[in-house]
Amino acid sequence: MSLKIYISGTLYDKEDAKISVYDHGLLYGDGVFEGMRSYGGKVFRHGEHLERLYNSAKAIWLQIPIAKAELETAVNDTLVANGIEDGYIRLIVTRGAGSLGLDPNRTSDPQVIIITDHISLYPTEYYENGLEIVSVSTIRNHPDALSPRVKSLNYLNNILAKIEGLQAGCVEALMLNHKGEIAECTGDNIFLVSHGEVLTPPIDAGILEGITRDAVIELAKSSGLAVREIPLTKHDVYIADECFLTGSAAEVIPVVKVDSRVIGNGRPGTITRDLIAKFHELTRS
Ligand code: PXG
Repeated sequence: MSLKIYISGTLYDKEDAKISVYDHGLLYGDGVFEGMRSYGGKVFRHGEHLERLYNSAKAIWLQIPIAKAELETAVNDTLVANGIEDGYIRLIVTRGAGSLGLDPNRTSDPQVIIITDHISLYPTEYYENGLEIVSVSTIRNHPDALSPRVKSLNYLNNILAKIEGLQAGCVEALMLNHKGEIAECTGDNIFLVSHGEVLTPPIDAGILEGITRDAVIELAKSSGLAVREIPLTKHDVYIADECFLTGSAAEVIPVVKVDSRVIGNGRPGTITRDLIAKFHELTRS
């Protein structure tokens, strides 16, 4: 059976799910999106993802044509239509079809797209042994140019960083901000553990406020750990006891090498492993 894709109120077979080549989502990356996960048929932190989507849209003057509650129902219905329990959901809102010019006033009919698919996981080896990542020369978008808090369809900033990472043989790349501070990875937030404290860059370092990041901060605090959102440098990363990344796709994944430096003892740390277990419990119970 072919996967069903939701486009603006109608479910289409994957082969028939089509969008205009005049859509400004395609022409200019003009639109917003979310990547979410479902566990046992329930979308993890659905409300938070929808809120971020509507906030991203608001920041770019994009009016999502349906109400939040209606979109929430559409996502759930699309999961059911595809019989997906544990899956990945891509929610997209484009500016809609218009003329061949930037002016969003000359578009009409923003498109709401819901793709639900089976999740393709990183190999379990990455979770057991940890990732190696590198810092790259492409800095994260300057917040005054395009706020990294907006999850827009224009991901070239992150894609260029990802290419640099891949060329160095790494599946994730660490991006700095315009001040040279640690920002985040191309599709994941970053955390350090240093002297028993959990450290992560603050939102105003110019990062996406990750939903998984928020969940992990809560988990760490409720297990009695101190969590500090503070500006961090590459030096802080190199001397950290532990390092891990968070994201809807990767969940919580250990990092054991950064820029060829071994982090801690080169194995996923105890606090990292504990948070992975707690995140598993949170999502699978
Ligand atoms: N930072 C950036 C730049 C992201 O794009 C995250 C952090 C983590 O946020 P959440 O809310 O997911 O905890 C993201 C989101 C993919 C993929 O296919 C991943 C993301 C976005 C788009 C695609 O791996 N990560």
